[in-house]
Amino acid sequence: MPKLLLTLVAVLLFAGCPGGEVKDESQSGPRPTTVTRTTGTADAASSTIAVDLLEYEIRMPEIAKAGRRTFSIINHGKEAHSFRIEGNGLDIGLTEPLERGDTGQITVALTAGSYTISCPVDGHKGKGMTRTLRVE
Ligand SMILES: [Cu+2]
Repeated sequence: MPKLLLTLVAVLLFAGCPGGEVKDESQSGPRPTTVTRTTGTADAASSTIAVDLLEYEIRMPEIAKAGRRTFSIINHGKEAHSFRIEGNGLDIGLTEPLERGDTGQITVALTAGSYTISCPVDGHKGKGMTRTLRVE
């Protein structure tokens, strides 16, 4: 699992990197190179979604914009909690639960639609640690 996650992050980072792809994009159209760079930077600036885990609740926005997004996850609870996102062909989570006070990050490419967020620690989903994220 860690290897899969790292590979996914690496692919996404490469895809979102404005440095290496600039020449190819400028050859496909008349747009100046500077326009391409500006677009990439603006996208990266709004890419983080904050997630708070506690007993037994997941606090985060209900709606997110499509694109490459990093979930920045904090365990504000007393027990160990984790994070999983499923939907639109995506199914990925933290490789290990977060202990109290720990933080974790997952970077994914979100497309428009509905995703289910949950805590995969035993029994927590049934106690309320599940919710829907709408991506538009
Ligand atoms: Cu939990």
